[in-house]
Amino acid sequence: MTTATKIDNDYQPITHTIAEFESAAPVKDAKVLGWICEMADIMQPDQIFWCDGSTAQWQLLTAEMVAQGSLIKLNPDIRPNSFLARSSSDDVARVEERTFICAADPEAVGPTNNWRDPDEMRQELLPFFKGAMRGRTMYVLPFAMGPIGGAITQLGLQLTDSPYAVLSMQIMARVSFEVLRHIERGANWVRTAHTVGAPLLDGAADSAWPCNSTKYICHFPDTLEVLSFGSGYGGNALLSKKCFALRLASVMGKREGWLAEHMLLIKVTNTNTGRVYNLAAAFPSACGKTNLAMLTPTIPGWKVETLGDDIAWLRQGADGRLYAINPEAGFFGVAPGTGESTNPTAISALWGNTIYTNVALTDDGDVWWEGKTDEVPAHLIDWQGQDWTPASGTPAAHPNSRFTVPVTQAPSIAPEWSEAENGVPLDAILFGGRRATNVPLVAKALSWQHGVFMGATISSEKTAAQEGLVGELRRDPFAMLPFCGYNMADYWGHWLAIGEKLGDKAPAIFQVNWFRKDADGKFLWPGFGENSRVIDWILRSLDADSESDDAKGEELPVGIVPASGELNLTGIEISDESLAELFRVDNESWLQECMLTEEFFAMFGDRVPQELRAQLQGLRERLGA
Ligand code: OXD
Ligand code: MN
Repeated sequence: MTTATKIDNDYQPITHTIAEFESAAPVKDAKVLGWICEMADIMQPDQIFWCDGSTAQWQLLTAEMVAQGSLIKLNPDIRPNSFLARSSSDDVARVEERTFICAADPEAVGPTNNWRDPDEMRQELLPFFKGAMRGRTMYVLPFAMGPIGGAITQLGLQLTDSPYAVLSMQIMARVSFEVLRHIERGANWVRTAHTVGAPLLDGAADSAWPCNSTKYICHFPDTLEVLSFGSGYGGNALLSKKCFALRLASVMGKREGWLAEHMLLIKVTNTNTGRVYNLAAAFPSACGKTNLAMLTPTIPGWKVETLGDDIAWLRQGADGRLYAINPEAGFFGVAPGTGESTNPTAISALWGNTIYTNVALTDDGDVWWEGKTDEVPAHLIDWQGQDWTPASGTPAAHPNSRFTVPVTQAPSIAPEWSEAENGVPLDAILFGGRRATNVPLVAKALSWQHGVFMGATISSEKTAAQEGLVGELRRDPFAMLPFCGYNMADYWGHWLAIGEKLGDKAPAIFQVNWFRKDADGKFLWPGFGENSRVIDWILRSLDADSESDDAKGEELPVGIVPASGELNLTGIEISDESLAELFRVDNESWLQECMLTEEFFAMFGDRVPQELRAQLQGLRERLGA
């Protein structure tokens, strides 16, 4: 999408009815035509609209939605070409309990997913999809995940009756008719179909946010299809993201020897030597991924550029190293907590061309959310359209309110995001959780296998009330718990197999934890920009392996941590006690943790790779068991 503001009055989108389909559709591929025809026959839209990803199409749809009352145009002097959408209050997040993996073999889907038989699910869905688009337009979006033509890139089509989803997808993915040309030449593609499940019967007036109280987010890995019903929100409706780029792509990666990961991607340059490093990092949702993706270092010597904030696809390149792309084209970021002081880069990315969802509206036609500025406005319209003042006692923006913005607007975006069409070679992979106890600020894995063990055991304490209790952990292996489209234990096996193929070309693996607390419940580490100190040690420790022995480490039972004096702490106040606590490994609580890991592994029975059991045993032995 470009930022032109002139309306192209001559723009004529390709639209037609099902009857005109054969002659009017701008694609010749029989499978594409057959699938769209079949879906249109079921859902019965009034017309079909082909999305070319153009600025003119953006202008047409935003104008229509503003006129219809489903988008609010923000003050163009403050936030040009930007819009606010307010969802229905029962459609505000991904619905994990209504997310299904529909594959023939339940064992292959595993205990962390909702399994359904694919044929039975299709039967169950049919009455919902029948006539679901009556009175509406069916939009057809051809899109690419990654630079078109790149070695790691994949193609897809989304059908949807939500113009909000169309606009969001136009930001989040590379929507273009060029995709159709590649499909015509034989490229594989993924079928995704979405309906809000709210047919407009007999000319009934539309609501601002149509949706259905019944929701289904169904994945069919055997046929590479997604069918989504009833929700207009985020990952439920923008099917390129979690549905395709993680759940289906993880299965595709298993079959084809690559990895689809819930990881941010950054390029870090040593400004003294010019040496470039690329890092991927997995964190559970709401652990500050966007902040790390847009890190502003507080120590000299490093420049951090953004490649991605949520998803990375990893594949071995011709030189044997592991290459990564961010398959997306936009950020779908959580607004609350994104602030001028905490993430100035994100704030400047949001200057315009942005869709906001469920944030608050200011009196001068701008947006606001908790944490955006230190000063709280005296009056707002909250995310539900109600008057709001600081005395209201409710959040002005929904906690899961979002901004949708092109990645190219981040001042920190690295040119490799689009120019490295086959990806960037990875130097290190980070796994992080949110742990008040036990897990050190940073620890380097002793081997690839140990790193996979670290990834497999990522966890967070459940709630503040339970913090400090080792017993209350929410496991989120590889931060993929809601996103791995197949048996999690097989997924660990796949990671081990990839490591074997990479051999000594494999990136190093680290565990990080910004969230450790002292006995009074206060964070021990300042976080945010200061995390650059951890990145600094990580990268210097990579060089220590080869050229110099610059960043020394000390081996603890749980991994290699910075040796005394090796973590750059110049310019921050951190007491010796806090520092010691940040890296303290208490053998007793770690042995307890090993017990919990064993219980967790038991969930997967004998599908757990032997190597991971060996890693658990090795850890116990190092802890002196
Ligand atoms: C997200 C998530 O929305 O991880 O990115 O939940
Ligand atoms: Mn995510």
